[in-house]
Amino acid sequence: MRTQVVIVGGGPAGLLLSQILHLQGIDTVVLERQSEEYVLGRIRAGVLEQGLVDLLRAANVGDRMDREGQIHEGFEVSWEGRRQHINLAELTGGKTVMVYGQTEITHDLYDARRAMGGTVVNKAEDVTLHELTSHKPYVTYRKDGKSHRIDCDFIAGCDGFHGVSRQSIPKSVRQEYERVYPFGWLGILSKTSPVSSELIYSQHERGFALCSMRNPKLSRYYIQCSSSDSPENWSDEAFWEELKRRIPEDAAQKLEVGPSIEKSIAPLRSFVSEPLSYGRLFLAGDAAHIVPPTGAKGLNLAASDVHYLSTALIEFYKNSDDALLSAYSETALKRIWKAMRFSWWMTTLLHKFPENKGFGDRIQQTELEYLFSSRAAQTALAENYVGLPY
Ligand code: RFL
Ligand code: PHB
Repeated sequence: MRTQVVIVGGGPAGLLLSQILHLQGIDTVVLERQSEEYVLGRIRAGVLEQGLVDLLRAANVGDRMDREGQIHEGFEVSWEGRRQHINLAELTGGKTVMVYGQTEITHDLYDARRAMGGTVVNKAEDVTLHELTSHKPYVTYRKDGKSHRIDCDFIAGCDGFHGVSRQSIPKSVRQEYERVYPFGWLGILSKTSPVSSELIYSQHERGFALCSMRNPKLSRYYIQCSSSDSPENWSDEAFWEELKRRIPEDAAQKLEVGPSIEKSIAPLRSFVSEPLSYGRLFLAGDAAHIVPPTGAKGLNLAASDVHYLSTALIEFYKNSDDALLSAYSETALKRIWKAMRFSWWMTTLLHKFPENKGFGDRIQQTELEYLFSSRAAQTALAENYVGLPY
């Protein structure tokens, strides 16, 4: 079998890339290790920057998002009983974010790929990349006990942090940068009304907490927990009690509680692997980088990578020009590092660091004091939160 671009990984990055390329007449095959049900069962990001919203609309997958997603013009930061509203729209000249779940985006993308007759191979096992530095790379995989080979021009590695693509770049070529944080996020999804119409990020002596949502009847809450904790250690009651302790008092009083329909722990890390390209392989999304979720940047960064990569591939096929492909890694990394910095900063600002006794605590309090009192500091937060330009 032959195609123009093999896309490894059918998460949001891989599916969106496939959809954009298909609309430009470029043939792709998506190879996904898991079943569609499994991919659609994952609960992840919820806050979309304007860049991703525009990309989804341009890829003809924005209709349901525009009907069901909620535009948010601001959010709140809470600290020591004080609350600071960050008015995104006012501070950024009218920019906003959209609250719409990654699960729903992936759903819409699967539907769109099916409607256009795109090829998505689920349950593709042992995906292996070959001849990456030649002009004739190919990919092999197994499905239902049979071996398959796909010849192609390019391979897009969109297979997340644990995927095979990044590992296919020789170690001697890769430079990895990593920071692992000494805590995780315990998150729950519950069929309850969100406690507030906007997100609340809360810094508290007992640890960080976040009140988020998916829609008016579905809430998403997180609390900082120990890296070694496990969801089984937390009954729903214990979660709600701990959340109430960490969020503003009036929010705690009106918090609607109910059974969780999902409960999981995500570790927090910052990670970048450079470069993003090796011969005919191009990495995009979590395959190349991970941010802690505090700044809500993971999915949005995957989207900007897809924007740069799709533009470069379209330029190659339409005008036989590979300049954008050659520049892809450098171009994408510039934006990636800005989101890395912002996610690290917001994580450092809002979490309780076990090692932060004394000096570290005082600096954190002073940073919050500054944020609460300076419009310039709020503007910097708002500008990064809505997303830096592509
Ligand atoms: P994904 O979504 O991980 O998709 C990669 C896909 O590749 C498949 N795969 C393979 N396929 C074939 N062969 C292989 N060898 C393969 N290995 C893996 C996987 O099954 C999967 O379907 O990466 P992508 O597309 O780059 O999208 C990135 C986003 O998913 C990610 O940045 C965000 O979800 C990060 N993230 C969050 N971001 C936020 O902005 N806000 C959040 O609240 C938030 N919560 C999260 C998260 C990531 C999590 N992970 C990765 C554990 C919560 C969790 C639990
Ligand atoms: C979410 O709703 O899952 C969410 C929102 C904002 C974040 C992280 C996660 O910063």
